Amino acid sequence: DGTIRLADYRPYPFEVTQVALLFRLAPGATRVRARLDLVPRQPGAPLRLDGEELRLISAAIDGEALGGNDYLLTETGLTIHAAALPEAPFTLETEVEIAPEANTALEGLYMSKGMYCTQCEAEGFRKITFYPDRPDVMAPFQVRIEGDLPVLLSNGNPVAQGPGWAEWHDPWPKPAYLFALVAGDLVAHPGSFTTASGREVTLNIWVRPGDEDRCGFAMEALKRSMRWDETAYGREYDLDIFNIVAVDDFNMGAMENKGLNIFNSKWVLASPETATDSDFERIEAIIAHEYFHNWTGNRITCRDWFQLCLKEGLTVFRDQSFTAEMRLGPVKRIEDVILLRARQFREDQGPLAHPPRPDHYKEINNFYTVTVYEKGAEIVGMLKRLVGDAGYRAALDLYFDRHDGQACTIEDWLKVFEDASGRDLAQFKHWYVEAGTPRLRVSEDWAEERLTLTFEQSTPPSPGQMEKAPRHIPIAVGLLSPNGDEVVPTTVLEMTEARQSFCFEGLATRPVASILRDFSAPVILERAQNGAERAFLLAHDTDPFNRWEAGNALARACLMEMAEGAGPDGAYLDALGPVLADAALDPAFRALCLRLPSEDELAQALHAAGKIPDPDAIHAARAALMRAIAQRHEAALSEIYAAMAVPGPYQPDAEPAGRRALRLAALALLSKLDGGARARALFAEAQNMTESFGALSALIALGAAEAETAAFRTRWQGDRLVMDKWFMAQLAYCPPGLAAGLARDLAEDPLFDWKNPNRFRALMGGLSANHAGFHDRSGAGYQFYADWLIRLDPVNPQTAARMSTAFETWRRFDPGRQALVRDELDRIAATTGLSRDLSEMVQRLRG
Ligand code: HT7
Ligand code: ZN
Repeated sequence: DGTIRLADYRPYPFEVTQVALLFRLAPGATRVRARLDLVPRQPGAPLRLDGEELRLISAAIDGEALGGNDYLLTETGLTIHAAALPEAPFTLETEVEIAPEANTALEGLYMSKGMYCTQCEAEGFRKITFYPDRPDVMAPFQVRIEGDLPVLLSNGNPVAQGPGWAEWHDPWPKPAYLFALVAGDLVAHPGSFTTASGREVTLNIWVRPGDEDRCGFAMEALKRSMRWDETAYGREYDLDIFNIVAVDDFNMGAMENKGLNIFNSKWVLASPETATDSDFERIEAIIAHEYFHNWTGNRITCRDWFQLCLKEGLTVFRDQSFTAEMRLGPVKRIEDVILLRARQFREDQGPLAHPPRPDHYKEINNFYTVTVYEKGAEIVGMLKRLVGDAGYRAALDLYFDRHDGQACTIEDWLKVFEDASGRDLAQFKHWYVEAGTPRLRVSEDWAEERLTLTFEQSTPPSPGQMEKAPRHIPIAVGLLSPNGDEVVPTTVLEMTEARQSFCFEGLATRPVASILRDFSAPVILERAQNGAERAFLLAHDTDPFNRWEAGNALARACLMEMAEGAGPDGAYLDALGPVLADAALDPAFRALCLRLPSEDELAQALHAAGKIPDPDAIHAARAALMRAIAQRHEAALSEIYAAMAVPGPYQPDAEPAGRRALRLAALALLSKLDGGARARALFAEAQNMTESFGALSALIALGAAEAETAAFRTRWQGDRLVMDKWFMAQLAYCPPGLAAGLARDLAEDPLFDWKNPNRFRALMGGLSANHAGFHDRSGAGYQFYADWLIRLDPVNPQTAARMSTAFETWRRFDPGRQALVRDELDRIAATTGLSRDLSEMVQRLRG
């Protein structure tokens, strides 16, 4: 049935020692000649090469053209029979024709606004030429590009160039998924970097003419990343040149092709007028992420795609650590956990749950998930916590020494930690191979100056995995005395049993335990804790994560009760007071304390508590709590709004960004009282996108943004990235009853260029982010969304499949909503010619 299984992995029977490619570019008929030097490793094996949508022009071995009986050509590849192959090393030459201009799937060689570019991960290279398109086949590449365009780029170092041609050589053996080619009318934002050992590296960010003044931030972020990888991991850059190219049509965020990173222009281009603080932070993180892949992904890659989290989890962990050092560490940690719980816990609890290292798939593009990336990063963080900072560095040094130039597995990775630390990680491996978020229940016992913490763990069943063994869980704990002093500093308890107790002796008075500090493991902590204890931790915990978590737990509990008809919890409203008044607390941290759990998270929490979430009631509860906070703290919030104004020219740094975040959080609350007066004034005077967009979003949420929405469009209609924000915000923040109708209207807007993935994601992502709007009981949101997935699928299956995850929570809801979603999933599944991507997703979603 097309399922690919980890258990079926076999090494490739040939070694590819050299690849030479020649591209003759033409939009409708590009010719690609490939010369592969091959060494047979298994006598008698046929040569099987992947290839899709290629028109074969010729094929020859050692200069002799192949006859029709020598090979088999199918829709998925070319197999040269063993009888036609020499036993000694040989050269295969092929020529194919492809049509980049007809490639709307944005995989392989395609065109974006007149520019040629490639996307080969995971399996796009097979749409360029016949090749063993699998990550464990690594080879040095030389590339010649011929085309009447001013800029012709590929991987590695430039060799030579002239008018209409260029040659590149990449000396580092790489898998085909890291191949890249870019050709177009581009301009460079140049830079340079001197490595720790004194080598000069040329840096360029290539963009379309007119965008060159928006590259400065990305360039500085790149230099910071290069320096950080040297100091934190001892890793230097290894080519003479590092190129980044920004393209408008791109299926994901960016791609780490060797020496030639290709970026969605959204994650490169930034100016104060067009990008928000969070855009700037994200750009820095993505630039770093792709750069860090040079070692974790490129120099050491994955043996097969089941091992994807080997490079992605580790590289996310590295980019998170980088951002934590560049900005405010605790704030970054809280933001990462918010994302993990909102998206990965949601995935783990639904029909798409899978282990960080899956063992089967139909379409690998469907496995670039939050579980592989974000949970993969949490697992690396747990390993680091278990072996300590020095142990982690020793393990990583060993990893780079032992595996440089290799295609590796999770087993190789864990072995490095075992060898460097002397620890047995057999039980720890469950984190990689099992799906599901463990529940960790804790109870306390106090007697004779001893506090006993008893933990019980269990992991619910997930698709294909009913029984789960106990995990090895690092639980960071600290104890606070009743006056807030820390009596036991952070200690890591290692839980390995289903039920396990830990004692703290010699305590004069009963302490308050701060458990799972810094969110030391990706689990759901179940703890019977009253409001007073949470308020105490919100006021006193010395661990910033758990301090925030205490307030978050109070807010969540309050909202869950409100969604079932209760009024706002006075204790929660009181507890916020000291946080708002504490000027010693970082503004960014205070902003996070004012951020209420999202409607989707509340639905998740209610479902986990055995209830059926009502999206309308959740929305109403959240709006009512915002109003109650504003009423109770109006004076403090007004003071914050005035005090947090940032004078002078805009800087994207963490400190002013934190002040703006707190100010905008106060604005969103105050808008519930002032009818939007402050937001309207801010919108009129804002000099940067952070404030302009923050004010606009607050007005949209009030349903009172008609004039501002129109003004925003008039001003920014020529700017594609800003217009994406315009589409997204109107749908994500509007009153839910308006969302589906507005989505239909916006899809009629002439600026809704639905074949552009950013624009499609802006509109559809905006709608699905409006929880009560998307889940409107009429089913209008579901129907509109499904219509568009069906329409996009033949054009861009990857993006259609990815966007289908909006339906992953359908089993949480009432029978009426469930029936509506099921009908839409059935309708999608019944569509003729559905892609492998979307049909796998719909099949899994239906469960
Ligand atoms: N390794 C890359 C993942 C990727 C991708 C990027 C763009 C288009 C399609 C893609 N498929 C997979 C990006 C990263 O994780 O860094
Ligand atoms: Zn990555």
